[in-house]
Order: sequence, then C-alpha cells, then structure tokens
Amino acid sequence: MPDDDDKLARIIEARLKLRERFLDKIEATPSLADGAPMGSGPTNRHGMPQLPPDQYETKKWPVLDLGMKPQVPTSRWSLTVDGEVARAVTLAWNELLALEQLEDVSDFHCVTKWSKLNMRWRGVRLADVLALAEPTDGARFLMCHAHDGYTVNLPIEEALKPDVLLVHTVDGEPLAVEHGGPCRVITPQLYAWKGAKWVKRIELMGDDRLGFWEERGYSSTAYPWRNDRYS
Ligand SMILES: Nc1nc2c(c(=O)[nH]1)N[C@H]1C(S)=C(S)[C@@H](COP(=O)(O)O)O[C@H]1N2
Ligand SMILES: [Mo]
Repeated sequence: MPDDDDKLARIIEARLKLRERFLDKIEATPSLADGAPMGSGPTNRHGMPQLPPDQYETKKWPVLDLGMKPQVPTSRWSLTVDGEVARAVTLAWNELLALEQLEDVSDFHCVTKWSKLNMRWRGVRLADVLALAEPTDGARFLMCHAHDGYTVNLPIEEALKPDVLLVHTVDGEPLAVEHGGPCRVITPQLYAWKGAKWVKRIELMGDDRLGFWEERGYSSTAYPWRNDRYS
C-alpha cells in the first residue's frame, strides 16, 4: 500500500540522516577503528577474531539476569522512546512488527567468558526505532530500561550499528521469556550485558549516566576485542 511505502521510506530517510550525523563517531568506535583486535580463531564476518580474548565457545545458551523473569504478553507490550527527542514514540506490538523486519546472524559474547556463535535473529534495527523519535541535536547517549528494573547505557554511535537489533525471534522460534522475550536488545559488537532483555523504554540523554552493571564497576564501553570488562 502506498501509505505503508511512504512510511517505510520516511523511516529509512530518518535512519540515514541519523547515521550521517554520527558517522565520524561510528567510524571511531573500537569495533571499526581497531587496527589490532585481540582474540583468537578464524576471522568473523566483521574481520575480527571470532573469539575475543579470554572467551570460550559454548553451544548451550546460558541465562544471566537479576533473577526476575517478567512475563509481558505481547497484548500488553509497548516500547517508549523518549528523553532528548523531538517526538516521544510509544510502539505497540503490532507497530513493532509493522517496521522493517531483518534477519541477521551474529555472535553473543558474555563478560563471564562464554560466547555463543552464529545466532540467527529476527527483529527491527534499533536505529530505525531511534530515528522514529528524532533524537535532538544534544542527544549523545541512551539508557535502556527493562521490566525487571535493569538499566544499561550505550553511546548512540554504538546503538546505530546495523546489527544492533530489537529481536523477537531466534533460530526461527519466538524469543523465550528467560532470554528477554517477547523482545530484547542485542549488541553483538559489545559484551552481551549491553543488550537489555524485556526492554520497555529507551531514554535518549545529552550526558552519559551509568546503568546497573556500569555502576558496579563494569566498563561503559564494554568492547570485547580489547578485553574491556571493567572500568
Ligand atoms: N533486563 C535485563 N537485561 C539483561 C540482564 C538483566 O539482568 N536484565 N542481564 C544482562 C547480562 S549480564 C547478560 S550476559 C545478558 C544475558 O542474556 P541471556 O540470559 O539471554 O543469555 O543479558 C543482559 N541483559
Ligand atoms: Mo553478563
């Protein structure tokens, strides 16, 4: 339908503009600017060693969180993007599914040293959802808030990476509640704690604040190929 096509075109344009605004910062991030990334194994799809330093591969997918497993049915699900934005946006489940859906294969590196490789995700670019809300000129960071009270901060230039997704499906199955279903964030270029399970709100910020683990001594930048675990 032409209306839907218009909407899609507008989102793509807004995403490209946002990316353009942050391009210098994106290109200076360690995952793109690192001449000698640490780690071992064959090269991954981004030219990095498949296993960052001190990581080992696991085939299982462990569960790591604060212990609560909030049950959020899709009928009551929503995601709000607010703070340093021109227009705060709240998406319902059907509105999330109406955005462009992407499939992407990426790896998951937990700071407790396990890595799960080649996970096949389906979801929406975080960049698209941010673009919808039109971050103000002063916006530089974001805080993801989750239903279990978890928070995690990210610089916008990391949130705009193409494989940072809001995912609802993994390996063809709906994302299980214990892994953050119905919808979570993934940040393949950073340690996995940077991806909020059960995400409910994304707050754009002018100045950085620390999230749950960052307040407890973990690194704000969390870059696996530099063994960047603690601040
Ligand atoms: N809402 C929420 N998100 C969270 C966490 C949490 O406790 N609550 N834990 C983080 C940590 S420390 C990791 S390693 C990953 C683990 O994801 P998994 O349980 O799906 O393996 O989720 C991250 N996202
Ligand atoms: Mo973790």
